[in-house]
Amino acid sequence: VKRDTLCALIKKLLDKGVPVQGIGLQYHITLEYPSIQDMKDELDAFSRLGLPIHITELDMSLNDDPKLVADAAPENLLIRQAHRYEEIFELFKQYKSVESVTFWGLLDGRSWLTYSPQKKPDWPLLFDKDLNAKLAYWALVDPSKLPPDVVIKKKTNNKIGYAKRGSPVVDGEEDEAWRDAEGMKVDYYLAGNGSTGVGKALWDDGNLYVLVKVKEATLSSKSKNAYEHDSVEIFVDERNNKSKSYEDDDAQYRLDYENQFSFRGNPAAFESATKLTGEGYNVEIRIPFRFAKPESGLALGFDLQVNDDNGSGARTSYAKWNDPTNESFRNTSGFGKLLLIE
Ligand SMILES: [Ca+2]
Ligand SMILES: [Ca+2]
Ligand SMILES: [Ca+2]
Repeated sequence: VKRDTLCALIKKLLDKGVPVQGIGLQYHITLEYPSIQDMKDELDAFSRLGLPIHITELDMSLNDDPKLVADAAPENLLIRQAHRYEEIFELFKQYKSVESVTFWGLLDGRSWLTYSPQKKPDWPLLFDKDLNAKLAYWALVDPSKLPPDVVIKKKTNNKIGYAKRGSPVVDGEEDEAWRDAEGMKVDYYLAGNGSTGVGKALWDDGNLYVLVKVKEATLSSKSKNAYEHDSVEIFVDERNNKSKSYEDDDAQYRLDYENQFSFRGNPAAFESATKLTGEGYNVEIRIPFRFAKPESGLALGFDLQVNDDNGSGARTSYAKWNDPTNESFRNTSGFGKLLLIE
């Protein structure tokens, strides 16, 4: 969606005679995200504009677990990283339009990923903290030096939640319709140990409904970053196809306690309400189905997240229902499953 919008914008500017001279694409990627196919689609789309493309800010995060404590990268991750860098550069070389590639730093030890958005170990670049060439370096210089590729088994939780039939009023109140809905605890911390929540889901012939009740002591929306507000995130993968990048059926809906909305992906025309409670706040949302036919037995990819600012103006804690990674905002493969039942 973003890609199409940007391509259309650049085309419009060119048509108006605005001297756009090139396109820069930031490549902060991971071992999984985005897929080579998605990168290819993106380069195809931008190449059609006939402008030179610069790949800027390239790095590849190996650590999607903000709680990981480790001095050195696991060897299998370094091997996979090297092969993925090789695959990516093979792709770049297919495009005359790609004129340059810039890495976002030299040494792993100084990468921004080791301190943003929080302190954690990571190994995204071509040289380690002592300036030794990594396998990733040899992937670009002499790939024959690489050991055989490996498959990384991802850490996953495999929770299943249940949504019963029901049509609540979207007003932030836990009305009668929610009474028998099963709770999904949002208490798997990825950082800190602050606010948690309990989610519930219902469905009817047109819509998915979600209610999240958050326990919260210090309400704050001080930060200029929406994700650092006291807020709830609802992730929906309507086809439940666990793609490594978002597709048209995937969306992240973020609502802070004042019902301010922000998102990634392709959100539906939703309706939401929030309400302060004695213990914190509730978020209630109605999300129309667009790609799946709601019926008993349907499984959706689904997850929930609670963000907490302890009053300092920064996010000090966040917890998930299922996904053990901090990648839900762009990769659906770690989502849990929500099963529609009668
Ligand atoms: Ca309600
Ligand atoms: Ca999907
Ligand atoms: Ca808070």
